[in-house]
Amino acid sequence: MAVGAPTPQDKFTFGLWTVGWPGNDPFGPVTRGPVDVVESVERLAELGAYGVTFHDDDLVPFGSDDATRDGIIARFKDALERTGLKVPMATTNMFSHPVFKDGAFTASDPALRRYSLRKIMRNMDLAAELGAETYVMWGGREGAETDAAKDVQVALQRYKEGIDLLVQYSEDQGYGLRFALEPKPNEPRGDIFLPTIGHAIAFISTLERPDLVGINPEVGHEQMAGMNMVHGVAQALWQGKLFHIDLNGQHGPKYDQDFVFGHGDVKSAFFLVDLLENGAPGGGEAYTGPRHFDYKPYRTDDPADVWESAAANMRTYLLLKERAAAFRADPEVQEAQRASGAADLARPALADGETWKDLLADRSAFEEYDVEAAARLGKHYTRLDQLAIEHLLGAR
Ligand SMILES: [Mn+2]
Repeated sequence: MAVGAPTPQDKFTFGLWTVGWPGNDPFGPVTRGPVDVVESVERLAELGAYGVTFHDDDLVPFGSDDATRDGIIARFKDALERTGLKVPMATTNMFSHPVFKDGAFTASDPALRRYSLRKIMRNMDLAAELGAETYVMWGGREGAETDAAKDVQVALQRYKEGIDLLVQYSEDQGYGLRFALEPKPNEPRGDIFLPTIGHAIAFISTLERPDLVGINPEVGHEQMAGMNMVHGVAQALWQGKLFHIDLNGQHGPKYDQDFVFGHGDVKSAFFLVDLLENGAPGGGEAYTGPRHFDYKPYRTDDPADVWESAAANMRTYLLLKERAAAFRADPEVQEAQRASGAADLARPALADGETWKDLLADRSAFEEYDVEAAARLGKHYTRLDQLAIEHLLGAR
């Protein structure tokens, strides 16, 4: 399988918090030292990435004074300029400091909600200055462990108010940001509000500017909820809501594993890449935004392994992209799709100009429809599935 090295045209991006994760988990402290922001930018550029993304506190430690903040931002900007790396997305850390232990947008204390909004607005200023187009909101602490703690309907109203205000701020300041909500079912909270792609898309319809708000689905988060990531992303695309995407690996419903992309459910990763690259109706790239990796290098990795794991995300994506193209181009796959009748899904039930009256008058549609014959027809999906597996395994 000939797959070239990644280039910026592939639009691969990484969170600073991914390669910078020092390995601390709920059961033990860090296993690696901190990674300097400038080193992350330089290494990712060398590996062929397009850009980096950040939470405010990844770049500037929480509580830094203005002079420290200005100095760090200047070093970061200099590294971006030297390497040509872009910052297409930024986000806010509303979960690490203990003050956010009961949420930010949905914290009961209005003063904390006001503080939270200001923290986000400050990082939106920086995001706009760095040329970001998308602002992600992951409300990791927006939730509860007990249903006695929060009136969920009231909490969602507060959530809506916060996002409406921030969208208004972006518009008034001329930032032109698009916002992307990131669903997750649980962890760190027992239950998090907006737990799945479907919940988030439904919530967006209640906002003042639903056109400026979409989603940032993460592979692992949907799979933690037992959801099919490919179906969720397809629905988001269909509703014009796939504003950004977090790629990583996960083995089913358990803790948030954040493995390298494809190092979890590789078959789902294959169909996800196929969808993103070839999945527009009629064929062609369905998603044109950054391919953003939100993963954690294994805690067992040493500092050099970290860069190998960053490269592994991109190489796995490119391998799956090559495999998906081979799958699509295989005449036997096309024949199997025809045999299954898959293409007929593109045809509406009613012909052009037909109404329910024509349907009602059509005896072949109901009275004379041979239910038993239709029920006997095989769909041959196993053959199609096996062809996908053979392409995925490089057997074809
Ligand atoms: Mn995750």
